[in-house]
Amino acid sequence: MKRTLVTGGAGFIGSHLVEALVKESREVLVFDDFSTGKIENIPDSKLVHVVKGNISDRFQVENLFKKYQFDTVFHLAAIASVVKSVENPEETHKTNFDGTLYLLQESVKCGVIRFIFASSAAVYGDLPKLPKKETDPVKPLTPYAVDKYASERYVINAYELYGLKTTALRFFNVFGPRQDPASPYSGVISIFVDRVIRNLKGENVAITVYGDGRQTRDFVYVKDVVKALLLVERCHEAVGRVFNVGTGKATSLLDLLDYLAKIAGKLPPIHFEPPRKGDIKHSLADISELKKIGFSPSFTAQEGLKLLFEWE
Ligand code: UD2
Repeated sequence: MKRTLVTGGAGFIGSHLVEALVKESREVLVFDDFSTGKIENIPDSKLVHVVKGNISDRFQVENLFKKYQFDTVFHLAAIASVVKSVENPEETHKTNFDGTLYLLQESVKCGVIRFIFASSAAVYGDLPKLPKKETDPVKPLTPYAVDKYASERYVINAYELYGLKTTALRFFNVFGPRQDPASPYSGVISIFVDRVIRNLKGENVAITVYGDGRQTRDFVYVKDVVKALLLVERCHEAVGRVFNVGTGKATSLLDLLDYLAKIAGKLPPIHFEPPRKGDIKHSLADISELKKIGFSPSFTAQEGLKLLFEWE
């Protein structure tokens, strides 16, 4: 029996993908080191099998592929913290790059049918041209971004070189339920929603806006990211290619705060601080390539925000 492998399946995006795969009655294997993923993120289903392990350990990856057979590999496991990659590039490189390489090697060896890799808009760096097209120059500025870009190239080249049917997706600013708001470098929406809810519960909290709040991002709801993952898996035209995943719409932090005020009825105090070092002013995806193969986002930032708020 063949299963679908989701590395990082206990994490934020991975767990939503696992949920969708279970809805399609697919047998799923979650491989996760639980460094940030949580067992309670994974749906409780007979279809899901969980193996604790580390993609940066070649023998663990080999053993996994010896023990189980996979049709599709969704490779979502990573150390997602850009800050950590700057502080400890060796450790993050092992996971964010070596891990990808081991999974590719095993996938080629074991005849995996589809391999989908989660890359990041971080590969574009701070080049000013907007919206970003997949053919635009890249400028990966951090070890995290360099590892995502290098992994992406290995993933795409694996199709040309070994015939493994691969696709890489560059996720823009993903948000939704189960994104951890704990670190100051967590996604801004998870932080803002956490503060709004705690404020409604009477806690003494504030929102910090770095800069003037007019910076914009392409905020994409996690369910749309799952939609893109499943779409490219089924699409022959997506093989050997890279796609942006976003909504194609820019939303500023001030817009977010407006939406939140409408949804929640009340905001905590807002403090404005100087912009963060290295912060980019605007980021926006051109999603025309993904649209050509049938994608359209189901949720605007505002709609996603409403769903997230109701979930919390
Ligand atoms: C995203 C990625 C980051 C890196 C970067 C590359 C996330 C969570 N971060 O950073 O890992 O790939 O893209 O371009 O996906 N902000 C506030 N208040 C807060 C928190 C954030 O004002 O409490 C601001 C922040 O300074 C930035 C904006 O909100 O201007 C978005 O921040 P973010 O960390 O959610 O995402 P981003 O695009 O800076």
